[in-house]
Amino acid sequence: TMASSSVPVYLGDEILTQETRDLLSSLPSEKGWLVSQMYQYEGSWHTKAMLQGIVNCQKHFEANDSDIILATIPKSGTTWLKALLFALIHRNKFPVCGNHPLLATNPHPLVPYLEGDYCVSPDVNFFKLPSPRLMQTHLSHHSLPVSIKSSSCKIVYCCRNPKDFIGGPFWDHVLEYWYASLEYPNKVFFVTYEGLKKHTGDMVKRMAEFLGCGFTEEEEVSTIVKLCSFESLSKLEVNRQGKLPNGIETNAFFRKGEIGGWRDTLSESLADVIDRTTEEKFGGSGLNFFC
Ligand code: PAP
Repeated sequence: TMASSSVPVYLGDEILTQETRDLLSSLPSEKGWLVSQMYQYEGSWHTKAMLQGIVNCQKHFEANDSDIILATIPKSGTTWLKALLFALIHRNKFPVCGNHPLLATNPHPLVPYLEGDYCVSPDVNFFKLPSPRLMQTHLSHHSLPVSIKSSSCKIVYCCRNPKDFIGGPFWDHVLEYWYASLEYPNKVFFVTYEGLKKHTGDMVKRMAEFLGCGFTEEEEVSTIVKLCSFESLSKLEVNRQGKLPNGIETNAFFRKGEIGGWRDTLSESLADVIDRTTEEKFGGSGLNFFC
């Protein structure tokens, strides 16, 4: 089980089905840095175990119309959005002033990682989740399970200036969700880490409206914003010590939580290359707020 392994399951070499082994042998592959080999599937690079998870998820996940799917690229605001969305959609069940689950649990176990959970078994069920179900994915829009696209479930997508996380494939991941949000504004809500940082309250209100649980005149958004802020969450015991069931230390999700942290790690010239590529890739898309 996940609980007994010391490495996250998606980095391990778990039991793969014959079908996945056959698929793996047909895919482009390169030496990896976290694991020995990475495989390119539907345009993105994955470990073997994650590929098994993705295939299981694509085959078996059945979205409900009331589901909410958080889609992100790793390191671009997943933990924060998990906290905000969980607090937002369950605010009647779990009043922010009360003994809130986020005070005792890291945001990750509260919002299951679809293809991550499917690495462990094809028979995952999310029945235990409070309704509406909130789940997270890193999949590209074109790789989402069919039922996510064909049902009326909602997608919240968050991305971040690539200089502040650097992973890939960035531009295509962002653009696909961006265009989906333009084409289907009731289906896909697009937000950036930077926008969320600058206008947290307004963004949370807009997300609530998008999700059909808008705030009333009297209701305060600031309590949710405060509960889910970097300052609050990163100070909690549960996020300073200990590990998730998959072996990742909970404090790994809380580093600085600021815009522009890349200045400490990227050279000017590399930052320029990334900016130019971003301008080139996003040119004409209407998405130009990173540079
Ligand atoms: P993951 O893909 O491993 O889940 P993810 O949560 O997407 O990571 O991104 C981590 C970033 O979000 C970190 O940014 P930094 O490296 O620039 O510091 C982390 O600090 C930041 N982060 C985590 N929680 C919050 C929060 N509540 N508010 C703002 N930023 C946050």
